[in-house]
Amino acid sequence: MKQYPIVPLTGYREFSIEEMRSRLAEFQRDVQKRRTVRDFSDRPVPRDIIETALRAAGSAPSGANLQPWHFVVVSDADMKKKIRVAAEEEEREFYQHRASAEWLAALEPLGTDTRKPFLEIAPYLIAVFMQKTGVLPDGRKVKHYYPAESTGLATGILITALHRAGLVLLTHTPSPMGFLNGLLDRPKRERPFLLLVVGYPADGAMVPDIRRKRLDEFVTFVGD
Ligand code: IYR
Repeated sequence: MKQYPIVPLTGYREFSIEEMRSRLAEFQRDVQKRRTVRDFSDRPVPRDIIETALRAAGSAPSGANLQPWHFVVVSDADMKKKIRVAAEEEEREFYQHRASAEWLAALEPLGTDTRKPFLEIAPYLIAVFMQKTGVLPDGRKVKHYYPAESTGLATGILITALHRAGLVLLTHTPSPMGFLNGLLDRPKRERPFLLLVVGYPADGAMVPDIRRKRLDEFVTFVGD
């Protein structure tokens, strides 16, 4: 394969240390306010908002820059209903048979169950697919590298972008999610990664009173 042309780093901008601190502090305060929400309003969201957030997601780093992801944005009411019906079917299996006692115990504090009305109420569902292989313009199949890491990075940017826009999300993982390939007509080489539910919170939306780990609980510094 030919090397990309090497060009100057034009987009980079340095900030003073003080600016760096204040920009980061503002970002951190905002991101810290993100909560996973399950009570959605049916208020519509303009599609260009979702598109801009997806453009941001598409800038994520990826293995060999192969961008091994695909996002299906669903606002169609019939399709949302089909996804809800299929997801609830899987969830009934999950909660009644598949989940181990240990898994159910871990979920208990969150109070989740098999009912997923938000899949029909929220204005957008974004099905994230990870591509284990890709297809070149000439039709040849190519292997993708680090597809899970890459798709996770892109999804993280998408979640952060939509949060900064003032929307709320649920990162939903009906298990297993294979039904999404059939409903959304995606090829077998793509594996469903996450189903994002996106919109405004319902009036009076409630969330569990969780706490996040302190920095020293999840970070180790080696060196000064
Ligand atoms: N997919 C199920 C169960 C579930 C699993 C995990 I891990 C969660 O963090 C939350 C829920 C459901 O959506 O109810």
